Amino acid sequence: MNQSQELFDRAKKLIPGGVNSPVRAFRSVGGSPFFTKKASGCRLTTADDQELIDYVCTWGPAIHGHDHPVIREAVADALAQGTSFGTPGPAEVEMAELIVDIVPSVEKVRMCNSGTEATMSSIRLARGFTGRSKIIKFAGCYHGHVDSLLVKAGSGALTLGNPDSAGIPESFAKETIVLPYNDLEAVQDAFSQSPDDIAAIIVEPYPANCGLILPEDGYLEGLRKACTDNGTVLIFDEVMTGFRLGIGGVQERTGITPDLTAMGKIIGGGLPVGAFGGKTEIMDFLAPLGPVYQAGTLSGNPLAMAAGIASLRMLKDNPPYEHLNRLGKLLSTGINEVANQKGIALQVPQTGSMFCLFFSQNPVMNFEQALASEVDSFKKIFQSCLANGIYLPPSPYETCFISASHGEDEISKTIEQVALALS
Ligand code: KE4
Repeated sequence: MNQSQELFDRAKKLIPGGVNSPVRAFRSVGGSPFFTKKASGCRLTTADDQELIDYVCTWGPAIHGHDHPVIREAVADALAQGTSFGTPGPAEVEMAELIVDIVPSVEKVRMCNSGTEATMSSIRLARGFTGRSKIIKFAGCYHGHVDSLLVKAGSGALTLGNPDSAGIPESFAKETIVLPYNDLEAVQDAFSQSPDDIAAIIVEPYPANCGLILPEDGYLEGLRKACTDNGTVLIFDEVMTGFRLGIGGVQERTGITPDLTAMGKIIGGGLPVGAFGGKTEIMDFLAPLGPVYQAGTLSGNPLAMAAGIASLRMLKDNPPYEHLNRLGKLLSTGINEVANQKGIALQVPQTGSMFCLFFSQNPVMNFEQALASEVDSFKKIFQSCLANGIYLPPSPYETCFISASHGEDEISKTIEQVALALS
């Protein structure tokens, strides 16, 4: 038996499903997950010493590639001063200054420990600020495992086939209005049915948890207008897209300014960090200034701040986006060419360093269309690529990431392996 299998058997005895996050269990692609013992650059080394070109990038944080020396040194230096203080520390001020400088909508920011905490706190803050209770979210969008948002959710929930988690009381779910993405009429209807009672719209501006879906022209502008017209807080969940699609994320690229932004992943440089920020008049509703409580023992942890600051500084000082965009285009064009040559109905939505593979005749513009894409073909391509050293996300409802440490060599190897998998 190989090392990963042995580790998985042991893990399953003690950890539900043998994993600490469901999507890692390979449930929708079959087989058992490999265990990783080392990661460097754009490669993972498994417990059985197989090297894999990594398109998961630990679900987004590793934009510079794994084990980047600048991040490693920053964490080592911080470690020499201690691991956690439980008091304010200088690194938290520097991190706040960086985020406010980089993210257009953020005037004030609060650090937390995960993307889930960031979205959960943003929702609570929007409800506290407006005094309203309803929230609009979009089918297929995933905002972490927040009770009121695990309704028609994407990512692991969708992968496991239960986008509506058990354990969420009806009383919670009824405060959440779920609409189709890319449909402004549905948004207008929701506001006319619940006038003055919608606290917030929360949206992944580019949904990337039911595969990658891009907004139709005018859609995000329409959400912004609807929120402005109704006194509703617009929350961009940029946990995935923030600092990835350009340093200022979707809001910088589109010029659309949300009222609050949820952040995570890249700002932790691989350590556990989330953050949420936005307009001062809203953020100042947070304790200890205002009535909305939010807290965290390890929020602003010095090691995590060191890793995140190093990551953001590198993005500012030496932006990788041209390289990432070029590789993203190269890869999506190459895969499209191969699929067309073989007459296979494959959609490869791609923006910057994000792309996904939908086995579908037509472009996928919403959750329903994502669900209608062909899963068995994805399973086949996933397993074939994995056997040949290419690690794609283990679900058709995730998005692939390219890091700054990927190069043309890895891209051409990947196109080759996808061609083989499609044969
Ligand atoms: P975390 O709580 O996992 O740090 O972040 C939750 C979250 C919030 N918002 C968006 C847009 C996200 O994509 C996520 C988490 N993304 C998934 C991958 N699609 C994390 C992977 C996992 O759950 O193991």
